[in-house]
Amino acid sequence: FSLVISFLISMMVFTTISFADNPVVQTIYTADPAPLVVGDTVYLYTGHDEDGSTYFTMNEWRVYSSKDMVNWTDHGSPLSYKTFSWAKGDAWAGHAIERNGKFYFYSTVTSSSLGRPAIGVAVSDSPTGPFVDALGHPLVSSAWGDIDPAAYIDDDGQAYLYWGNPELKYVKLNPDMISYDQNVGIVTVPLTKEGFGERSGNASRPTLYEEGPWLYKRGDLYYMVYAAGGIPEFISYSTSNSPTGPWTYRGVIMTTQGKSFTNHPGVIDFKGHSYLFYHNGALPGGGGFTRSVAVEEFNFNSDGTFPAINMTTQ
Ligand code: FUB
Repeated sequence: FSLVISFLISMMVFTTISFADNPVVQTIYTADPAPLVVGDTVYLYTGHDEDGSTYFTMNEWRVYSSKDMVNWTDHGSPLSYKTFSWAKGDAWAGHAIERNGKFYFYSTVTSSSLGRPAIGVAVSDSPTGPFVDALGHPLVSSAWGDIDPAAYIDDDGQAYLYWGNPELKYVKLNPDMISYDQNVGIVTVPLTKEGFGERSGNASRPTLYEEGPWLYKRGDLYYMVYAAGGIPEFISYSTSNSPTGPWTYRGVIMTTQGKSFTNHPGVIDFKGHSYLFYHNGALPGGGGFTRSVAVEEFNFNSDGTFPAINMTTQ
């Protein structure tokens, strides 16, 4: 009897569903994609839009995996805002990364004591969790704009954590991945028009950078891909010869499309192909608070620039 129960539970947790179409997940609303390649598998972490009323209702993250970008396995929820005892809600955008066989998940939640966003870090021995709070307190809690963390480990082993809206900030993570170099501290990236484009009609946000940074490296070139504004958002990028800039604005990757006033990029190379993950409101009932994660395969232009990428249903 117990074997039968164990089998039924494992079938519930590890249900393989074929998703050849966009959105990637068609059973619930998902947002803020953060893909992670581990060997021959891509793990896709998402937020979960839970009701779609008048604001974000997000309590947990979800994780899916695929070996072929067509068939996705649903691994359920690897953590929620309750993973962080110091948080009271708002499981906004998160990002997982591997180092030395451990998986670190950086995520925005609302701090109970501060009443504003802060960035926590959780750790697991498995990409599918469960994750536990690594610190018992926020890793970063500097300002209202502490959202949308994105981690990156450079070829020399130095790890970085980027985040922020309306400012773009970063820290140099220490090798333990759960603390950062206090001598460098929190660096605010200069948002120049040369670096991040020009926005008109918004004195407090003079450049196109809005939120959702994603650091990607190709050859020797660093790409900062991000949600650009105003509202509704589109996806733009800047490049640099260094992960710390200075940055040069390179243009729009994905124009405003798809019934969601936000967008959120995640770029990976997987099995010789390049992919842009993003979100929109494509499922029935979809919109700004009922989003869906989708993905497009693309080829870089011969000069290393991004092509224009449109949302598709496949
Ligand atoms: O999902 C909540 C917020 O919406 C994220 O933090 C932003 O990037 C935007 O997608």
